[in-house]
Amino acid sequence: MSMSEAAERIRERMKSDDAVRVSIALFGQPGCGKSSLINRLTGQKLALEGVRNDVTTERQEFEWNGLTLVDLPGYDTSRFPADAYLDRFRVLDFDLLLCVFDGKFHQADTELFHEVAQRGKTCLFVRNKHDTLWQDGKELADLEREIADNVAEQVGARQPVYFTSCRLNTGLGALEQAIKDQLAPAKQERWVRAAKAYTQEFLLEKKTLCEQRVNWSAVVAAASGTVPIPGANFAIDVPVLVLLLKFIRETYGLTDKALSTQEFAVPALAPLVNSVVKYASTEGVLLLLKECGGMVVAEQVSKFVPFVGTLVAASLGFAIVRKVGNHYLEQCHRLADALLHVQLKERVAAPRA
Ligand SMILES: Nc1nc2c(ncn2[C@@H]2O[C@H](COP(=O)(O)OP(=O)(O)OP(=O)(O)O)[C@@H](O)[C@H]2O)c(=O)[nH]1
Ligand SMILES: [Mg+2]
Repeated sequence: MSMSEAAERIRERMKSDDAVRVSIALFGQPGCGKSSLINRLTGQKLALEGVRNDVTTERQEFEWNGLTLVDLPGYDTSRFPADAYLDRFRVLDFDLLLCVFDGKFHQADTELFHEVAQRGKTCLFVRNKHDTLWQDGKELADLEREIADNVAEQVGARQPVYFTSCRLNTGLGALEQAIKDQLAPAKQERWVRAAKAYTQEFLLEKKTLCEQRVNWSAVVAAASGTVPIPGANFAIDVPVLVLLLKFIRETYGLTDKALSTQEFAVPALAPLVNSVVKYASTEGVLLLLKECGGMVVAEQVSKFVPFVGTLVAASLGFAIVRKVGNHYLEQCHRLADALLHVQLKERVAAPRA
């Protein structure tokens, strides 16, 4: 297979991966924390938290990185007969449903669960506001068991219950893993790209995806080089590189909007935030190419001395794009990892409500 054939195949593969979508609907009683969960699971400020949703008859849809999260209006048989509700909100089209509750498990939620379960849809139970779970004289584990027993009794079968706190960011790692496990293999990758990592393992899954993308992009950028590299007699496809850095940045959720939030306003993170932002533009990519390029040319040229022509040029282009991509990936990974550490420390220090 020639270099350009390989590049074409890779291009097609990247296009089909990028076209994969995941859709998840959250339903539950007003105020149980659906909007907060949407924001926590994506790490983006998409939904308004704490704002009473007066439009209880419409669904609210949020998009992030190929993921659609939908806040469904409360199910209520007096307003919507089951079939009408399922049709109107296209409930069966979602990849997954999350039944969110805080206080008591609601009868209407049970009914909706039965409706969707009968039609073969998976629904995960999320007991949010775990930080408020307290009863004099009872252990936390007893309270959790009582809740799980209550869910089992109402829905007629034992179901895993995920306990989360959007205030303390607890339980979110287990929930995001459970969501991933429920998705079809082709969709899992999209979920790993879009969800915010709450564990080291999840962060490493992101890294693996990015490393694969770096290698693929290196082949494509080197095979279709259009921008000459100063001081070297070959060219690379800079827009491919710009897209690669965007892919890495978004996979780690490091958008401008996210970086401007309070959670990144920690002095120790500032240098990493700066380099993630600095290299993200086309000018930044060219700067990075300059910084990494010379190094790679020096490292690689001796290896290719016996060869001449396009193969040398493509190999050098490949090596440079890999170097640039991996360098940027390292910066993003370190920043996300440092943030995770800060948040874990805060969680340990936070008092329970
Ligand atoms: N203590 C605590 N409060 C939470 C938690 N999650 C959400 N809240 C608070 O609960 C309130 C309601 O949260 P939302 O995320 O707006 O709830 P919602 O389900 O989207 O509400 P509606 O849109 O009205 O249906 C807000 O004041 C949140 O800050 C949590 O885990 N613990
Ligand atoms: Mg809401």
